[in-house]
Amino acid sequence: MEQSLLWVTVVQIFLVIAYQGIDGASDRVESILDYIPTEERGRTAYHFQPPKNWMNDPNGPMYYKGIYHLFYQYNPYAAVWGEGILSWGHSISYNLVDWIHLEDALDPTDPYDIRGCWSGSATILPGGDPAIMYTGVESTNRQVQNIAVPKNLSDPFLLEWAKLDQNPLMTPVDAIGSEFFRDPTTAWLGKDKRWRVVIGSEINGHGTALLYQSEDFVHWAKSHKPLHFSNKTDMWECPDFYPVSTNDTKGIDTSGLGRTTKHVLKASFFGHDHYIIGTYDSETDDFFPDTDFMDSNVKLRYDYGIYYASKTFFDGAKRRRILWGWVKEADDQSDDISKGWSGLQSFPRTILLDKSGKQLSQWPIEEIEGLRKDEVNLQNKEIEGGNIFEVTGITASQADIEVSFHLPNLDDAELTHPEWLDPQLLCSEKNASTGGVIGPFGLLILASENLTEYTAVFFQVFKGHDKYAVLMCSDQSRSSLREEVDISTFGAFVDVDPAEKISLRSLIDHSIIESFGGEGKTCITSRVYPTLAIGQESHLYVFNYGTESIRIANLSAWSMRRAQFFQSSTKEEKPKLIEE
Ligand code: DQQ
Repeated sequence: MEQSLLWVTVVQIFLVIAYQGIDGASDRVESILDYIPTEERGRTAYHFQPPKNWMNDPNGPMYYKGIYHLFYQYNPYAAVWGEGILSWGHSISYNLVDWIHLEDALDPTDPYDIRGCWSGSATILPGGDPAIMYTGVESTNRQVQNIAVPKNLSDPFLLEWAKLDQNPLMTPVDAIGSEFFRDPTTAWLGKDKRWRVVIGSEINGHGTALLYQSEDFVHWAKSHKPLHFSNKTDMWECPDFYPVSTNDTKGIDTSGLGRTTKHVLKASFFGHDHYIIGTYDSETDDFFPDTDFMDSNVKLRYDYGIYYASKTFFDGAKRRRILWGWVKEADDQSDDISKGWSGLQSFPRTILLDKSGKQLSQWPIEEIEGLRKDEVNLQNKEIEGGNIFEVTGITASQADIEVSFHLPNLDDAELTHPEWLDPQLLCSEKNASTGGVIGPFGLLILASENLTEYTAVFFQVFKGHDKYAVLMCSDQSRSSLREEVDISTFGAFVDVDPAEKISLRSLIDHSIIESFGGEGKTCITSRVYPTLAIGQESHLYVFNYGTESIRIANLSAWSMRRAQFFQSSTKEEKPKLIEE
């Protein structure tokens, strides 16, 4: 199909979807565009993924003229990261659930990005025009920062992007290593009308958030001091810096300041997305964390499972801040090559400062509820120690479940030990099959009928000096009969009072389980590859392997519809740009 005709078709389809709803549109488009199959083993039904090939970090999410845009690190040629000569994949949506995959927005075509268009962010400039700032990798592997802008601002799909003639706009200077200078944040505007942006770096082995300033968004100067650094971490990848409200459940624009805001600094290091909360002085550009990275027993992370290189954006339409994160595969690279794809994005989550002010809380965006069907409910059900029961009436391999537990007999909880500092280790030792007193209790997910395979997401409660400790675990040790998959156990403490209810929500989608403990205070995402517990053969159970009874206060579960994904690209036909 000729390119222009193809885009006319995409535009028509998108308008039909936007104005008539997906159900009305789907019949009409299937004959024109390839419907992307979701039946392949492990392929998900409502998590974002491109039709094929490798995807890693989410890039430049934004809302523009009524449409959500998601860009992502993408290898158009293979299901592996390879040498990192990546493009920016590009998809659009009007509801953050159903997506149209477009042509890549950026390809590695210029000297300043010839070895890869790496991660970056979008900024909406005054007047509403978007700009992308991204890292380019030069032929020498030096990392530099570049800007691209839409070729046609009246096109809400932002199909084509033009790289600025002035690129590269920032190059590594002073003590910055040429391979430690990447991943610009969304920029924010100070009261002095100067733009600020943070770049991830490592200086003398210390993770650093370099600060740059600009009056015109094109000419950038490095500030004399970084926004923040830590001598307890290595390189900071994909930093994020944004305000959160201390007294409101709305999100705040990245340039938003005020007395009722705190700031969050997120950095990706040691394989995880860590964050700290603090106060930002916009006049001096000082950031004062309440507790610094790695400084307390509670090392705050967005997610204690598989989750990396995340990015937030402010959704002006619904005044909320939304978080996307890359959830990589836990299988072998050879499996990815044979299945032809690798990598998911987490389901988008709203992110807020928790009422305690000490941590964030996350929750799947409300649009997910449009996918729910076959609702199952139950209340006030006791589960005696050593028992399990099945949640029936839903498609257990493609589901959303919310359950809250009441623990009537806390007095006999096991005592905590001072050396129990590492919750992940504790979860491995006290796993789902090791009985306790108050727990383990929770869900057996993607379970085969005879429980040969299952993933256990559960809590255990212990008694400390002055308060209880609630441990949340995701145990993958029995998740698959396949041998070559990573079955590490994940765990974290949840800052809730078990004398009140303890809640758990899990989004289940074939090979991903995203779990939210304590109403989103602690999140754990896992990737699992069941061989028996697939499709209709998959089951969902509630279990209690502690000796004390527990009570389900409330349980609601739903089957989930598939999200709609449409493909309009000619990616396969694109010539390879660099010979490997
Ligand atoms: N992924 C990108 C980099 C970033 C890393 C390259 C984090 O820009 O630092 O694909 O996963």
